Amino acid sequence: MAAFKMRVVDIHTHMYPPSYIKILESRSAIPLVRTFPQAADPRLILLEAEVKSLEEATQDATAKLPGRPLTSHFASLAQKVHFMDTHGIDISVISLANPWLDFLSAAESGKMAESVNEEFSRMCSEHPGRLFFFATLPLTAPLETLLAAVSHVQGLKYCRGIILGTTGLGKGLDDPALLPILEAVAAAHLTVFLHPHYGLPNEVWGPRASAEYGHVLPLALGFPMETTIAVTRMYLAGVFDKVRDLRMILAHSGGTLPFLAGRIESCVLHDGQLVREGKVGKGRRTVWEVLKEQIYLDAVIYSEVGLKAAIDATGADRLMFGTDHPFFPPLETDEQGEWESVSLNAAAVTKAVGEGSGEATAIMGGNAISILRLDQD
Ligand code: 5CU
Repeated sequence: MAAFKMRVVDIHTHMYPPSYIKILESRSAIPLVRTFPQAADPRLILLEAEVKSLEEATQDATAKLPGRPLTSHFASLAQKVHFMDTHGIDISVISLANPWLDFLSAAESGKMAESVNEEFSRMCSEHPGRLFFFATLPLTAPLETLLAAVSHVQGLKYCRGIILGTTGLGKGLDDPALLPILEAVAAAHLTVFLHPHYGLPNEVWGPRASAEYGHVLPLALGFPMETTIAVTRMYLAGVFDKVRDLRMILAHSGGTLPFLAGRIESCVLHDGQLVREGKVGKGRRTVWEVLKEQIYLDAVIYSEVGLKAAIDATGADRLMFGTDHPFFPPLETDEQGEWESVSLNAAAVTKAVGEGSGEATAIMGGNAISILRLDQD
């Protein structure tokens, strides 16, 4: 009998297809791609926290470069497959990276979503069985266009869900106007991959951040808090009860939700307004219940401490390995070799649940295969 082999699945792995990069190259406000005479690679500038350094580098050729180098890892399918092979990844569920189509006008976003989703579909078809994808929705488009986009991606063979930011239609994910979309997504058996982009307002980071602290504060703290706030707002608005079939994978192991769920629960229980309005009575599902029934978490948290909290919150059967490629490349070793950001996440799984354990096999790939139906064409 053949020896059992653990299959590794990366559910958190992004790309910007060439057509999307072209749009970024044509833009003068973030998100954008810009070439600077002092650097070989163009720079990809995405975050609000990078606006100040963009202005400085535009005015002063000696200033530090904004954003991150736009290497072939962001747009090349061959590079994605090379990365998978280098890290022993059998299957990747690829998704457009932030900020998706959030910055396009209502008139532009529907067509662009269709073409980006077709492009992802075509890339997956070049590597059958190895690549699946989370589609992108044209959130700035009218409801009709949005619902048509859900139907479109439901019919794409390798699509297994949609990647969603936290702004929804512009007012967040607790906006009642978003409910028909979430209902349509759930009815289509598409899993939502919730991913942050906007972080927290720049002022929170203080006056030294832009010059002295690189991207650490917005990425390490802003992103996870953004996810935590978005999901807590959904919980408080009753979205999970209203769309009972909604299934969401939360990026970065749920931000800080596994750690803060108890505090959220306690604040709900002790809130005079919620109690008076009858929102805390019998039949209320707790945050813990929602986490175990409708939420999955990726395992992109880089340490066993965070991973253990994530496992405790949702169960090891709801966690899925991810890399966040092409973000967080090695800075001092060859980008074509192994990435420390990947080995940190893999080591966290081993340390949290034991090398070769059933739970490790599940988190590294088994869960994703069954939850996202990756055994089916
Ligand atoms: O490094 C970054 O800015 C990012 C980003 O923008 N999106 C992401 O998924 N990871 C890191």
